[in-house]
Amino acid sequence: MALPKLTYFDAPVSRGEECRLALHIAGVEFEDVRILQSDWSKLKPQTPFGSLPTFEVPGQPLLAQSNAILVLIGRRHGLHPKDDFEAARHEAMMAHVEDLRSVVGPTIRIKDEAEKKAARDALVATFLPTWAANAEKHIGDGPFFGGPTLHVVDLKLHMAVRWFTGGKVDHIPATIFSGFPKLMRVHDAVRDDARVQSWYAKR
Ligand SMILES: N[C@@H](CCC(=O)N[C@@H](CS)C(=O)NCC(=O)O)C(=O)O
Repeated sequence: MALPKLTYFDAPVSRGEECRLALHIAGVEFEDVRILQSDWSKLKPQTPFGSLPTFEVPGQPLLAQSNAILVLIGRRHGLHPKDDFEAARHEAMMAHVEDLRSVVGPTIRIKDEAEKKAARDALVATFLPTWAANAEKHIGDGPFFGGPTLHVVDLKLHMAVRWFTGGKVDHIPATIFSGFPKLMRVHDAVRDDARVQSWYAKR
């Protein structure tokens, strides 16, 4: 029988990795398709919105948009709240992560190093702390966003924080979010989850 297929770039990062983690935690066997940058221009027009990740469920049209993919997986496998208002609260935080990516992401494409530094210095001064303070306001007693149980929103928050804690984003300190204990606690709780660790043990 055909397996569901998750397609993303060949890197353990961002929108693709959070969907892979969700599928792994859900116990879904899936085809983990990793494409090379050099093959992307050929594939791009065949995707619903010209972007990755995409998720293909046998018998259904190709799905895109990381939040839609995560919510689908979450709803089907107990990783998204059943209560509709709590679900909407989780989806609002997932949109907040997409807002972060849509602001920081374009700085990756700045070629001029001085211009890139200026853009990122500005993010460090204002946007990133404001983003984190707004996220922090909506996180409860933890360890996860909605309490004691991991949901897809936690994977998304984890990937967003992990982007910076590795210290590999030039001009943005790895400690950028360390003054936000609730956000860091979500990051750490996902990192330490046995199912997440088992995903990385295979790699
Ligand atoms: N809102 C979309 C954004 C998708 C997106 O921009 N994906 C990036 C990779 S993380 C991409 O496909 N970049 C290549 C391109 O836009 O050509 C989502 O959440 O899936």
